[in-house]
Parts: sequence; structure tokens; C-alpha cells
Amino acid sequence: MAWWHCNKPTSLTNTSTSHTLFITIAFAFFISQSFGARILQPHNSLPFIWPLPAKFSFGNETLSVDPTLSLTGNGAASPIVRAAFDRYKGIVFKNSNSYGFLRTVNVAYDVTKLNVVVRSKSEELQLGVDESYNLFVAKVSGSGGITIEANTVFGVLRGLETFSQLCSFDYSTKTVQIYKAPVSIRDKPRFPYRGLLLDTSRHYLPIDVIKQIIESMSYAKFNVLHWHIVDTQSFPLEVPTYPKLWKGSYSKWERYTVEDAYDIVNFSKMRGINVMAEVDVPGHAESWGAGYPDIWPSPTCRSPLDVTKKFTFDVLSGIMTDIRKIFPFELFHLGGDEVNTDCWTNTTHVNKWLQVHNMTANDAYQYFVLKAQSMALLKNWSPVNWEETFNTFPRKLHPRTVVHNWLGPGVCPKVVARGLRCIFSNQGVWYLDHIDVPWDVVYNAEPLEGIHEASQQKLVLGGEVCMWAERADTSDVQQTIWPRAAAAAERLWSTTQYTSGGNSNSTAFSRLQYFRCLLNRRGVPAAPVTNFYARTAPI
Ligand code: CP6
Repeated sequence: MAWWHCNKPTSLTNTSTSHTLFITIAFAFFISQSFGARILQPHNSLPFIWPLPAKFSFGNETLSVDPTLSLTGNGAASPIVRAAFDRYKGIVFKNSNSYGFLRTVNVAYDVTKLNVVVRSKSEELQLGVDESYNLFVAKVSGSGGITIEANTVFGVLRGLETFSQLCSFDYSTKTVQIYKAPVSIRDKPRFPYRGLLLDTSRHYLPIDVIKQIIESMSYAKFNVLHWHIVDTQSFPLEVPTYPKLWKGSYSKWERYTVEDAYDIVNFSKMRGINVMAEVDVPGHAESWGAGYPDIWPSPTCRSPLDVTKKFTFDVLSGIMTDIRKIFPFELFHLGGDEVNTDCWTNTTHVNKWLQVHNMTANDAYQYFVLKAQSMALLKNWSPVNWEETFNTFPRKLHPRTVVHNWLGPGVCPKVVARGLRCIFSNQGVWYLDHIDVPWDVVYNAEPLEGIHEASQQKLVLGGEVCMWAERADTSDVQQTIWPRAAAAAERLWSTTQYTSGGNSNSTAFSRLQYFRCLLNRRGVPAAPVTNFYARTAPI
């Protein structure tokens, strides 16, 4: 027997259908008796919106929504809003539109208009862009409608997602309904940076798959795709200035053209998602040498890149110049992690260079990272570096650096104490490729742990879940990302009033199961919330 089914949970079903409610409660009781897990226990105080909005209130009315719902207000002038409105109509009215069976004439729908009011005309997407929105649903006689108010179109996108989660298809009347109207929601994100790392070097991911993942990210209100494009294993990206670099791809079909990269950035922007590119140096870069072997210290010493040669930095600079045009996001990730300098000291010409410059191998590592930073800064990027750079030379990093935590807890407190910004990705809790980490461990990870001063808390930009791809490819990447990425998404979006302490786990468990079903309904192959590897059932 399936021990979770995708029925509408009791707290959002129309409570007037009391027989359904009774059966659901009876079923929940049966489950709790037989399995000891009260997974269907209703908790009516929290709506089934993932991630939870900051503030909400609900009434007790059920409203039907017109499948020819029209977009009004000044938002209709924005191509970003119009495209999103069409996407969400496709999602919300999926069932009712299938074969045109539903006649829309002679049916009086309660809600016929979606009014979008956007205050700012700017459609520039950057870190810290205003994503707040208000969402009101009410039955106003004659012109019943929904209103989304936001300062930017990106706030509207978040509001449309929430709107879509309020709607459900009622199979008896074959209409889309919103329960518990009137609805009033005032929402904004807790953190400005809510990221997912995709690794396209260990396994190539086709553009269509990357787009599916970006689309699903928008369902959980993520706003940064950290594209770990190249690494030791392969170099799939086209770089016009150094065209032999993508000789390091696995095959000539497993490549991204410049046009593909633009396409990904534009597709993301339409969903309010920034793309942060990563070019990880000086380690994790062996594949560069497939096209340009001179960039290796020697044929047997291939990592880290040759720190002694001007050519190495010419290639790095060429890559940056080419991709700066593609990625408008102000953050650029320069890696800097897991650098083993043994082969620098063991290679004759590098060792000699170290002596001439009176440097240790560790000094040369610092020299490389800082040189890469200044190149990125000249292109008006803020550099992001993995935490080893901070752990090794904390006082030398440029003040605009964002330090990316991964090794363990307690790093962001040290980073922000030095006045630098931080992104939380502790590998013990937010590395999605660690498939034995259960959803509630992901959920309970707290980016602000150990940081008490408000001024320091502000320096934590947010966090990122990482989908390293050594052991995952197109066949399983989405079910490895979801649903656990959603647990982090709520941590990053919603106030701790709901996500921390007390019985947050028990309410989150069934809400997350519901969100996972929503992903499945939308065609996203999200795995069960609990599974063979991570089978915790809270409570
Ligand atoms: N690749 C790169 C990786 C990892 C890192 N950087 C990594 C290290 C350890 C684990 C998972 C991933 N595969 N470039 C570390 C940031 Cl357990």
C-alpha cells in the first residue's frame, strides 16, 4: 500500500464535504495505528503553500476560477509577466483545458480576472532584487478577482507561483477552485540568495534538462542557479577566444554553445533566477589542457594549473571576457577549493619559479586566487570563492569577496565576523548528492547558526544546495534534487517563526509530501520524501 497519496490535504479541502473529511480522518487514524506515523494528521493553521509565505489569512469560502482567466493591470504590459501568466494558466488549468470539454459559456465563475500591479518599471535582475508581493483573492460581485501587487516583476513571479498553489482542480465539478477565500498574503524572502548548484562537468546535462530544473526551481522560489560548468573531468563550454577549450568535452555532442548559454540565462531570467557561472581555479581544471596542454605544469603534473606562465592567466582572462557578456549577474564563482600543490613543488620549472619569487607553494596558491579575483573585479564582478581560500588567507581576500562555505559548520560566523559576505552550503546537510541525508536534516540546517549580531546576519546572503554530479546524470538528477532541495528552499524563504523549534518538523513533513506531489503533477520526477536511504519519519 502506498503510504502517502497525493490527495488534497485536509486543511485545504472544502470542509463542507464532511464525508470526505471523515474518511480522510478515519484513514489517517488507520495509518497512525498501523504504522505509528501520523502522516495525515491535519494542522489547519498552516496552508499548503511551499515555501510558506511570511503572512497570510484565510476565510471559509470556496471560489471557482475561470479557465479563461484574464490578465489585467499594468503588469500585463511586461513580457516577463505575460509569459509567466501563460505558464501558470497552463499549470492551473491543465485538466480543464485538456480537450476543450469544459464549456466556459453559461458558467458563472467567481474569479475571472488576475490584476497585476507592478510599481517599478526596471526589469533588471540582480542580487537583492525586491521579490516581495501581496496576493489577494476575493469574490467581488460581478468582477471577482485576484490581485498581485509587487515592487518588481520578479515579485509578481513569486506571487503567481503562490497563486498557482492556491488553486486545485475539483474532479466532481470539473472546475478549478480556491478554498478558504478570501485570501490575503503578504510575502517576502528571508534571504536574498537561494541557490542550487548544478555540475555539468562530471556528467553532461542536456539544455532541455537544465531548463526543466530551472523551471522546477521557480516552483520552490529558488533564485540562483550556480552553474558549475567546467571542472577536471570535462570542459563542455564554447569559449570563442580559446576555441580549443571545448576539446575537453566528453564528445562533440556533449557541449554548450555560446547561444546555449545565453538561452539558459534568458530562460532563467524569465523565471526570476540569476545564473552564477563558476570557473574553478587553480585546481579542478585539468580538462583545460585537452586543448591547451601548455596550461599544465607538465604532462604528468596536470593540476593545479601552471601558476608560472602568463599563458595560464591569458586563457583565464579570455574565458572571463567571453562569458562576462553572457552572465550579467554580479557574482562570479572562482572556485579555489581542494588545491593540492604537491605537483607544483615536484615540477622542476615551477619549483625554480617559487624559489626565484621567494614563495612557498601555499603563497603561490594565494597568488593565483588573488590574481583571478582582481581579473574578475576588473570586469565588475564580485568574486565568490570556496571557503579554503578564506581558511588559508582570510585577511588577503578582496573585501567584495563572497565566501562559499562547504566543509563544515561554523565557517560563516568567522567569515561575517571579518566583514565578508557568506553563502551557506555545509556538506553535511546541503549536499544533495549525499543521498543518505534525510529531508528533515536538510530542513533544520540553519544558515544563521552561531551568528547573533544583526549587522553580521545581514552578511549571510543565504544558502545553496549542491547537486554534484560524479554519481548522477540526466537519468536521476531531478529525483536526487527533489524533494530535499525544497526543504532548503523553505528554510531560505520563510520566517523562522514557522520553520524552527516546536513542532515545525511535524507540520513540514506532510506539507513537504504535498509539495512533492505537486512537483509530480507538474511532471517533475521528485522522489518520495522518505526512501530506502533516508527513511526517517518524524514525530
Ligand atoms: N567538485 C568541486 C567537487 C567538490 C567540491 N568542488 C566536492 C567535494 C567533496 C564532496 C562533494 C563535492 N566534487 N569542484 C568541493 C566544493 Cl563530499
